[in-house]
Amino acid sequence: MSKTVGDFLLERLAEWGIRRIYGFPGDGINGILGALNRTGGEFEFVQVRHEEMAAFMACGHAKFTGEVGVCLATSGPGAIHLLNGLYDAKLDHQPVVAIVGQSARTAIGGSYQQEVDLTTLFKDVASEYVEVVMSPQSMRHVIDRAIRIARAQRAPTCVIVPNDLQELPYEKPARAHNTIHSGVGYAIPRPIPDEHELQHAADALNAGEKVAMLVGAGALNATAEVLEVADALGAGIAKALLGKAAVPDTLPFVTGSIGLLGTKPSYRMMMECDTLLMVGSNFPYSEFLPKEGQARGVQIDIDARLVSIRYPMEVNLVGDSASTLRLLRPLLKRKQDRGWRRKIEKEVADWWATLEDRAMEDAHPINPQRVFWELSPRIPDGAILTCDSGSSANWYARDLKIREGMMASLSGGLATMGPGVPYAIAAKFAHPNRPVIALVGDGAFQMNGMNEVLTIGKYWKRWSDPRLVIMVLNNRDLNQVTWEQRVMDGDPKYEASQQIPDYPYARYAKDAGLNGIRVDRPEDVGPAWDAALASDRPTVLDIYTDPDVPPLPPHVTFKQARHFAESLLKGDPDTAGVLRASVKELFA
Ligand SMILES: Cc1ncc(C[n+]2csc(CCOP(=O)(O)OP(=O)(O)O)c2C)c(N)n1
Ligand SMILES: [Mg+2]
Repeated sequence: MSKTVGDFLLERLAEWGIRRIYGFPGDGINGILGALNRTGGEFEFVQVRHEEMAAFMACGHAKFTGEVGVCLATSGPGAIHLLNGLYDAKLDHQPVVAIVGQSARTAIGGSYQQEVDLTTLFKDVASEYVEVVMSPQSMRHVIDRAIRIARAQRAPTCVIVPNDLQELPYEKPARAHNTIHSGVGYAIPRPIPDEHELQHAADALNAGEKVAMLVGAGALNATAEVLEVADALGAGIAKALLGKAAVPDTLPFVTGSIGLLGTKPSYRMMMECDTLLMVGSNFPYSEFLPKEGQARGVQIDIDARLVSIRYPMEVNLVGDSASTLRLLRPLLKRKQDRGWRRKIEKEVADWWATLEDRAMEDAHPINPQRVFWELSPRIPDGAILTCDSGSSANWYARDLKIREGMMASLSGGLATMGPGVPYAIAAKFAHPNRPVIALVGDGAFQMNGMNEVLTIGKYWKRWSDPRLVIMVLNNRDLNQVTWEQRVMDGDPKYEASQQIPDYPYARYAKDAGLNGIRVDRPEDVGPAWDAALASDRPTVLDIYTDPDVPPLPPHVTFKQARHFAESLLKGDPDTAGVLRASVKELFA
């Protein structure tokens, strides 16, 4: 049999170094699946339970490897299911290539079954590149461009392959007019700003007496450089959510997370600093940054579109974080007065003590903060952590102490529910020798995580280290939003939208052939983590927590406090528990 377009597509993916494809079948891609079957094990096809999960896994793969993640779905419904996961990649700037089927070219335009205008559907999410492959000769450049643009723009791209085309004999582009002759390969550029701008930045930073740093995902590969610059400047370092693993929480001048899920020392540092150095972050909430005019601002970002949009910066350095910081360092004078740094360190130490007190407060039955607090010292070296959107993101951001050599991520920009478990699966496939821990809410777990537990059941024996722990924060509530209703809107909890079914997740895991541990007493939390992290197979850790413990922002505004009080006065169904837990939290 001659080489088909499907065979060639895979050959080309392999040339680009791609070895794993997350996907789900359908007759719109049978020509590609048939070709995959013929490759004889060169590719690992990971079969998910829902195409959105394939897109999340491709995004997780990109986040945890720095390489392109690939997902594959059939035409019509399969393609539509990918969308949310692709938006997650778009908003977190990850290179993902979606390959989708389409009706046969002979049927397109005929309101055929499963025919959807996929170019229009993907036009926004894959705005950097979405193309239909029109002929065997154009397969080569469309896939080459989709991969190269995904990498270059750090964005999802989409290749639409009509199903009849997949089975046709492959043809090289002819040496003729109107043909495209593309090649394989991409090296990540490391741009640096010009000297004049670097000196301008150094002058501003040298003049400052109270320098605050904020680092994000763009600093994940610049840990050493960030720490050297922070040392010279006597600065504290706050972290945006996606930058959680950029610097370890074990350092005394790292103030931790910022924003609604942030810490008090980060808040105070931003309110009091006279100079702000932001590295690789698009942190959105300006009210947690200095007031306009309060601080001189210097920003480093790889993307010129994203500088000076959260705070009016004096100097915008467009460049690679590590390379730029390396050039900046020799221009900085080491601050002799370390008073500002000492003050930050004192506040950080006090804050950790506060967090411990808050975590160890009694609750009914288990304080969710304790779940995260007890995990910190137990996180194995080199672990990869994932988290979902929900109240767990608060405790992940504030309470978890990440150390050097770990990785951690969640859906930052889109803040979608659902990626916790699929990210963890992608982490296991990419790094089968590293322990992985997913921290997810019961709502997110019911939304899709439970289904992907079946995927874990199917594949876990391939992983050299079988440890994958999914901690389900079982609060029978869509708790983050319940608290938003109270604190942001002054409304009582709306039970009809907020309460979710109580379900025995540990039993479910056991039925799926995995380990399941149910915890409903505070003193069992630590030992349960130990057992899960020593298990010979993946574990679902179902922890029965108290929904009344408030995920309080680091700084409660008068308006928020008034809303909260109003929500209770309006007859919140959980008033008694909420009052008890809030008073403890506020005074802890
Ligand atoms: C796909 C999606 N739907 C809805 C939301 C809004 N939302 C954010 S957090 C949350 C609650 C999550 O509940 P759960 O997973 O149980 O976590 P909890 O907050 O209870 O810990 C909701 C509904 C979202 N971010 N994403
Ligand atoms: Mg919940």
